[in-house]
Amino acid sequence: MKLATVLSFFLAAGVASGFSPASRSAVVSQLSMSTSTEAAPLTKGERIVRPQLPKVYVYDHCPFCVRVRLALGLKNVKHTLHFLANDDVDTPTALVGKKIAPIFEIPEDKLIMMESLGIIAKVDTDPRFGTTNIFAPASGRKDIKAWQKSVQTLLRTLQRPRYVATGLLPEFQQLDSRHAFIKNHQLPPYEKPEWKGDAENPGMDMDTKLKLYAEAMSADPAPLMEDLNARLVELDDMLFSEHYCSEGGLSLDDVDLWARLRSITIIKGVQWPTKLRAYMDNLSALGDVPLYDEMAL
Ligand SMILES: N[C@@H](CCC(=O)N[C@@H](CS)C(=O)NCC(=O)O)C(=O)O
Repeated sequence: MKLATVLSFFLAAGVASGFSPASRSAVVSQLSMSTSTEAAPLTKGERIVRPQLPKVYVYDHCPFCVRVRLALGLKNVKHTLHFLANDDVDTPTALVGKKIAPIFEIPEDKLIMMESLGIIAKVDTDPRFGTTNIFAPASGRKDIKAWQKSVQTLLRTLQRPRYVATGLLPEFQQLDSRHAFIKNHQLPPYEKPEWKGDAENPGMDMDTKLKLYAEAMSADPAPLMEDLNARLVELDDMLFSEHYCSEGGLSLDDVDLWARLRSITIIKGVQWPTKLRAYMDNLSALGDVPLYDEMAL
């Protein structure tokens, strides 16, 4: 892990601003900027500490949950993180009536919400949570969407077995929770109905699912990695800068893209192109959401 990233984990937001990757590279980009139209990287606002902290219920691996964690981090809002076990049905059901994450709670309003983008819209328009509208709307870029779709199968194959195999993710601390995930999350080439079953078929038995996950973990990842590394080079070309992906500055494009890319860091040996790696590190530090590199398999 880079020293700047390590430092940012230990320094308070205000203190860190002199050392953070964002401010350091702002200087670099001022020196090297060829046009004056590039939006400045986000400068983090004051720490927001409400008398009753908002709560976020998450699974660590869930990109929708990471969207919310990143948005709160970038807005510098102190919050309590509750990591749900993957087989915990009761806690989310008591809060919102079903098993889902993320769930957001504002205790001072007695408000409980689900839906990541709705939560972020609430937080980014409510002045109690700092400067409003720090995220530009999603651009609707088709190239990034198409890229995400094109790597879906590849990433599922590599990421899903690793989430459970690390043994370190908070939602997978116990066997029941790992089995709950494996039961419900198909591995390619299987589709959801084949895996989980539907009205016409009972789905695959658990022993077969466990065997397929184990086989996926023991398979040589080299051919898939070669593909992934090439796809990341393509994505690197689509990235506007190491601070935000779309022209104009930080936006919901970043909240979505970064949250999804974070999962890739659980795969050991990925070759990250320079700009993309800096983007991952910059938003991790600024948003206070750690990457998985240290536990990658
Ligand atoms: N549209 C929702 C999607 C949330 C979602 O699908 N979360 C997944 C976890 S990644 C979930 O809780 N699925 C139910 C389950 O795991 O049982 C959002 O953006 O918040």
